[in-house]
Amino acid sequence: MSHSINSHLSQFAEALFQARTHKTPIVQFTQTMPDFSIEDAYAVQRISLEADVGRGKKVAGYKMGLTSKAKQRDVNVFAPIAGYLTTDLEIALGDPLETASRIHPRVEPEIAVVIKRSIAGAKRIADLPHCLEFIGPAIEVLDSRYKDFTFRLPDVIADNTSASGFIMGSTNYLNRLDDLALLGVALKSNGEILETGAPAAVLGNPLISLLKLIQFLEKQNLLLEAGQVVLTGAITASIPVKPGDWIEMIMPNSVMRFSVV
Ligand code: OOG
Ligand code: MG
Repeated sequence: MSHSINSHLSQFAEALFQARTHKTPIVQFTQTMPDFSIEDAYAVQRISLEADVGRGKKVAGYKMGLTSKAKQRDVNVFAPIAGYLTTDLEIALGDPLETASRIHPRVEPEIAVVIKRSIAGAKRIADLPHCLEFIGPAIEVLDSRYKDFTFRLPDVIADNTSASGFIMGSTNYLNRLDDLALLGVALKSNGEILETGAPAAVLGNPLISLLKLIQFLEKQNLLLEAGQVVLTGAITASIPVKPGDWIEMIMPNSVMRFSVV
Protein backbone atom coordinates (compact mmCIF):
# COMPACT_ATOMS: atom_id res chain seq x y z
CA MET A 1 0.00 0.00 0.00
CA SER A 2 1.65 3.26 -1.05
CA HIS A 3 1.72 6.14 1.41
CA SER A 4 -0.31 8.46 -0.79
CA ILE A 5 -3.10 5.91 -1.06
CA ASN A 6 -2.94 5.06 2.63
CA SER A 7 -3.72 8.65 3.56
CA HIS A 8 -6.72 8.56 1.25
CA LEU A 9 -8.42 5.50 2.70
CA SER A 10 -10.38 7.33 5.42
CA GLN A 11 -11.42 9.94 2.88
CA PHE A 12 -12.70 7.20 0.59
CA ALA A 13 -14.76 5.71 3.42
CA GLU A 14 -16.14 9.17 4.17
CA ALA A 15 -16.97 9.82 0.50
CA LEU A 16 -18.91 6.54 0.34
CA PHE A 17 -20.74 7.42 3.54
CA GLN A 18 -21.72 10.82 2.12
CA ALA A 19 -22.88 9.20 -1.12
CA ARG A 20 -25.02 6.75 0.86
CA THR A 21 -26.42 9.45 3.14
CA HIS A 22 -27.18 12.04 0.44
CA LYS A 23 -28.03 9.54 -2.32
CA THR A 24 -25.49 11.17 -4.58
CA PRO A 25 -23.42 8.64 -6.54
CA ILE A 26 -19.68 9.23 -6.80
CA VAL A 27 -16.99 8.54 -9.40
CA GLN A 28 -15.30 5.15 -9.05
CA PHE A 29 -12.02 5.43 -7.11
CA THR A 30 -10.17 3.34 -9.70
CA GLN A 31 -10.92 6.03 -12.30
CA THR A 32 -8.76 8.57 -10.51
CA MET A 33 -6.43 6.18 -8.70
CA PRO A 34 -5.57 3.24 -10.94
CA ASP A 35 -3.33 1.64 -8.31
CA PHE A 36 -6.14 1.47 -5.72
CA SER A 37 -5.74 -2.19 -4.72
CA ILE A 38 -7.96 -4.95 -3.34
CA GLU A 39 -6.05 -4.69 -0.07
CA ASP A 40 -6.69 -0.93 0.07
CA ALA A 41 -10.36 -1.60 -0.70
CA TYR A 42 -10.81 -4.02 2.21
CA ALA A 43 -9.07 -1.43 4.42
CA VAL A 44 -11.69 1.16 3.34
CA GLN A 45 -14.46 -1.37 4.09
CA ARG A 46 -12.93 -1.98 7.54
CA ILE A 47 -12.88 1.79 8.23
CA SER A 48 -16.55 2.02 7.18
CA LEU A 49 -17.47 -0.89 9.46
CA GLU A 50 -15.75 0.77 12.42
CA ALA A 51 -17.42 4.09 11.60
CA ASP A 52 -20.84 2.39 11.37
CA VAL A 53 -20.27 0.75 14.76
CA GLY A 54 -19.23 4.17 16.07
CA ARG A 55 -22.57 5.52 14.81
CA GLY A 56 -24.34 2.91 16.94
CA LYS A 57 -24.94 0.26 14.26
CA LYS A 58 -24.55 -3.41 15.14
CA VAL A 59 -23.01 -6.09 12.97
CA ALA A 60 -25.68 -8.60 11.91
CA GLY A 61 -23.30 -10.78 9.93
CA TYR A 62 -21.59 -10.91 6.57
CA LYS A 63 -22.24 -11.36 2.88
CA MET A 64 -20.46 -12.99 0.02
CA GLY A 65 -20.88 -11.54 -3.45
CA LEU A 66 -20.05 -12.41 -7.04
CA THR A 67 -20.12 -16.11 -6.20
CA SER A 68 -22.13 -17.07 -9.31
CA LYS A 69 -21.28 -16.66 -12.99
CA ALA A 70 -24.66 -14.98 -13.48
CA LYS A 71 -23.72 -12.22 -11.04
CA GLN A 72 -20.16 -11.90 -12.28
CA ARG A 73 -21.47 -11.32 -15.81
CA ASP A 74 -24.15 -8.99 -14.44
CA VAL A 75 -21.57 -6.48 -13.17
CA ASN A 76 -18.57 -7.55 -15.27
CA VAL A 77 -16.41 -8.30 -12.22
CA PHE A 78 -15.11 -11.85 -12.01
CA ALA A 79 -14.02 -12.63 -8.45
CA PRO A 80 -15.90 -13.38 -5.21
CA ILE A 81 -15.98 -10.60 -2.63
CA ALA A 82 -17.08 -10.25 1.00
CA GLY A 83 -18.83 -7.49 2.93
CA TYR A 84 -20.59 -6.91 6.25
CA LEU A 85 -24.24 -6.52 7.22
CA THR A 86 -25.58 -4.33 10.01
CA THR A 87 -28.85 -5.02 11.83
CA ASP A 88 -30.51 -1.84 10.51
CA LEU A 89 -30.22 -3.24 6.96
CA GLU A 90 -32.73 -5.99 7.69
CA ILE A 91 -36.19 -5.45 6.20
CA ALA A 92 -39.01 -7.53 7.70
CA LEU A 93 -40.56 -10.03 5.30
CA GLY A 94 -43.63 -8.38 3.74
CA ASP A 95 -42.59 -4.81 4.48
CA PRO A 96 -42.34 -2.54 1.43
CA LEU A 97 -38.91 -1.76 0.02
CA GLU A 98 -38.23 1.97 0.07
CA THR A 99 -36.48 3.57 -2.87
CA ALA A 100 -36.42 7.12 -1.47
CA SER A 101 -33.46 6.31 0.77
CA ARG A 102 -31.51 4.64 -2.05
CA ILE A 103 -29.80 5.70 -5.31
CA HIS A 104 -30.54 2.93 -7.83
CA PRO A 105 -31.64 -0.17 -5.91
CA ARG A 106 -31.65 -3.70 -7.24
CA VAL A 107 -32.75 -6.98 -5.69
CA GLU A 108 -31.40 -10.50 -6.04
CA PRO A 109 -32.26 -14.00 -4.79
CA GLU A 110 -29.89 -15.68 -2.37
CA ILE A 111 -29.49 -18.49 0.11
CA ALA A 112 -28.86 -17.19 3.62
CA VAL A 113 -27.81 -18.97 6.78
CA VAL A 114 -28.16 -18.12 10.46
CA ILE A 115 -25.40 -19.42 12.71
CA LYS A 116 -26.33 -21.59 15.71
CA ARG A 117 -22.88 -21.91 17.25
CA SER A 118 -19.49 -20.37 16.48
CA ILE A 119 -17.81 -21.99 13.54
CA ALA A 120 -14.03 -22.34 13.84
CA GLY A 121 -11.70 -24.30 11.62
CA ALA A 122 -14.35 -25.53 9.17
CA LYS A 123 -12.70 -27.13 6.15
CA ARG A 124 -15.48 -29.12 4.47
CA ILE A 125 -19.22 -28.82 3.86
CA ALA A 126 -19.74 -31.66 6.36
CA ASP A 127 -18.28 -29.43 9.12
CA LEU A 128 -21.11 -26.89 8.72
CA PRO A 129 -24.65 -28.26 9.21
CA HIS A 130 -24.44 -28.76 12.99
CA CYS A 131 -23.40 -25.09 13.35
CA LEU A 132 -26.45 -23.78 11.48
CA GLU A 133 -29.82 -22.75 12.81
CA PHE A 134 -31.27 -21.82 9.43
CA ILE A 135 -30.52 -22.15 5.75
CA GLY A 136 -33.09 -20.82 3.33
CA PRO A 137 -34.19 -18.16 0.89
CA ALA A 138 -33.33 -14.49 1.28
CA ILE A 139 -33.46 -11.42 -0.91
CA GLU A 140 -30.61 -8.97 -0.94
CA VAL A 141 -31.13 -5.30 -1.76
CA LEU A 142 -28.15 -3.70 -3.47
CA ASP A 143 -27.41 -0.05 -4.07
CA SER A 144 -24.08 0.91 -5.54
CA ARG A 145 -22.78 4.24 -4.32
CA TYR A 146 -21.05 4.68 -7.70
CA LYS A 147 -22.34 6.41 -10.81
CA ASP A 148 -24.29 4.22 -13.22
CA PHE A 149 -23.98 1.21 -10.89
CA THR A 150 -20.60 0.43 -12.47
CA PHE A 151 -17.33 -0.39 -10.74
CA ARG A 152 -14.16 -2.42 -10.82
CA LEU A 153 -13.28 -5.03 -8.23
CA PRO A 154 -11.58 -2.72 -5.66
CA ASP A 155 -14.36 -0.11 -5.98
CA VAL A 156 -17.15 -2.55 -5.11
CA ILE A 157 -15.18 -4.02 -2.19
CA ALA A 158 -14.62 -0.53 -0.76
CA ASP A 159 -18.36 0.15 -1.16
CA ASN A 160 -19.12 -2.78 1.16
CA THR A 161 -20.15 -4.86 -1.87
CA SER A 162 -23.13 -2.55 -2.59
CA ALA A 163 -24.94 -3.78 0.57
CA SER A 164 -28.18 -1.87 1.16
CA GLY A 165 -30.66 -4.30 2.72
CA PHE A 166 -31.72 -7.89 3.18
CA ILE A 167 -34.96 -9.78 3.71
CA MET A 168 -34.89 -13.21 5.32
CA GLY A 169 -37.32 -15.91 4.24
CA SER A 170 -38.81 -18.32 6.74
CA THR A 171 -38.57 -21.71 5.01
CA ASN A 172 -35.74 -23.69 6.53
CA TYR A 173 -34.00 -26.23 4.26
CA LEU A 174 -31.75 -27.64 7.00
CA ASN A 175 -33.48 -31.01 6.64
CA ARG A 176 -32.94 -31.13 2.89
CA LEU A 177 -29.30 -30.17 2.50
CA ASP A 178 -28.83 -33.10 0.13
CA ASP A 179 -30.82 -31.46 -2.66
CA LEU A 180 -30.58 -27.81 -1.59
CA ALA A 181 -28.20 -26.97 -4.43
CA LEU A 182 -30.79 -28.03 -7.00
CA LEU A 183 -33.92 -26.45 -5.51
CA GLY A 184 -35.37 -24.10 -8.12
CA VAL A 185 -35.52 -20.34 -7.66
CA ALA A 186 -37.69 -17.92 -9.64
CA LEU A 187 -37.63 -14.14 -9.31
CA LYS A 188 -40.71 -12.29 -10.50
CA SER A 189 -41.38 -8.63 -11.02
CA ASN A 190 -44.99 -7.56 -11.53
CA GLY A 191 -46.00 -11.16 -12.17
CA GLU A 192 -43.39 -11.79 -14.84
CA ILE A 193 -40.53 -14.22 -14.24
CA LEU A 194 -37.32 -12.30 -14.93
CA GLU A 195 -34.72 -14.68 -13.52
CA THR A 196 -34.57 -18.38 -12.71
CA GLY A 197 -31.80 -20.48 -11.25
CA ALA A 198 -30.69 -22.95 -8.63
CA PRO A 199 -28.43 -22.48 -5.60
CA ALA A 200 -25.84 -24.68 -7.35
CA ALA A 201 -25.04 -21.52 -9.33
CA VAL A 202 -23.26 -20.31 -6.18
CA LEU A 203 -19.87 -22.05 -6.35
CA GLY A 204 -21.62 -25.39 -6.81
CA ASN A 205 -23.22 -25.12 -3.37
CA PRO A 206 -23.91 -22.05 -1.18
CA LEU A 207 -22.15 -23.83 1.70
CA ILE A 208 -18.90 -23.58 -0.27
CA SER A 209 -19.44 -19.83 -0.25
CA LEU A 210 -19.91 -20.01 3.53
CA LEU A 211 -16.64 -21.96 3.84
CA LYS A 212 -14.85 -19.27 1.81
CA LEU A 213 -16.23 -16.59 4.12
CA ILE A 214 -15.13 -18.52 7.22
CA GLN A 215 -11.61 -18.79 5.81
CA PHE A 216 -11.59 -15.09 4.86
CA LEU A 217 -12.68 -14.12 8.40
CA GLU A 218 -10.15 -16.46 10.02
CA LYS A 219 -7.33 -14.56 8.32
CA GLN A 220 -8.53 -11.53 10.31
CA ASN A 221 -8.97 -13.56 13.51
CA LEU A 222 -12.75 -13.28 13.24
CA LEU A 223 -15.28 -16.07 13.84
CA LEU A 224 -18.91 -16.37 12.82
CA GLU A 225 -20.98 -16.25 16.00
CA ALA A 226 -24.36 -17.57 17.11
CA GLY A 227 -27.20 -15.50 15.66
CA GLN A 228 -25.17 -13.99 12.84
CA VAL A 229 -26.56 -13.99 9.32
CA VAL A 230 -24.59 -14.79 6.17
CA LEU A 231 -25.79 -14.11 2.63
CA THR A 232 -23.96 -16.54 0.36
CA GLY A 233 -24.27 -14.55 -2.89
CA ALA A 234 -26.88 -14.09 -5.56
CA ILE A 235 -28.00 -17.11 -7.57
CA THR A 236 -29.07 -15.03 -10.60
CA ALA A 237 -28.42 -11.56 -11.96
CA SER A 238 -30.03 -8.77 -9.93
CA ILE A 239 -33.05 -6.80 -11.15
CA PRO A 240 -33.55 -3.03 -10.82
CA VAL A 241 -36.65 -1.99 -8.84
CA LYS A 242 -38.81 1.14 -8.95
CA PRO A 243 -41.79 2.44 -6.99
CA GLY A 244 -44.95 0.52 -7.83
CA ASP A 245 -43.14 -2.77 -8.52
CA TRP A 246 -44.31 -5.98 -6.92
CA ILE A 247 -41.50 -8.48 -6.35
CA GLU A 248 -41.74 -12.21 -5.62
CA MET A 249 -39.05 -14.80 -4.97
CA ILE A 250 -40.31 -18.36 -5.26
CA MET A 251 -38.59 -21.51 -4.00
CA PRO A 252 -40.01 -24.87 -2.85
CA ASN A 253 -42.47 -24.25 0.02
CA SER A 254 -41.56 -20.57 0.00
CA VAL A 255 -42.94 -17.41 -1.55
CA MET A 256 -41.42 -14.09 -0.48
CA ARG A 257 -43.38 -11.05 -1.66
CA PHE A 258 -43.05 -7.32 -1.20
CA SER A 259 -43.96 -4.10 -2.89
CA VAL A 260 -41.58 -1.31 -3.84
CA VAL A 261 -42.51 2.20 -2.76
C1 OOG B 1 -21.96 -6.33 -6.03
C2 OOG B 1 -22.50 -7.20 -4.93
C3 OOG B 1 -22.67 -8.63 -5.38
C4 OOG B 1 -23.87 -10.81 -4.92
O1 OOG B 1 -24.69 -11.44 -4.25
O2 OOG B 1 -23.31 -11.28 -5.91
C5 OOG B 1 -23.56 -9.43 -4.50
C6 OOG B 1 -23.04 -5.81 -6.94
O3 OOG B 1 -23.57 -6.57 -7.75
O4 OOG B 1 -23.37 -4.62 -6.84
O5 OOG B 1 -24.08 -9.01 -3.48
MG1 MG C 1 -25.81 -10.28 -2.98
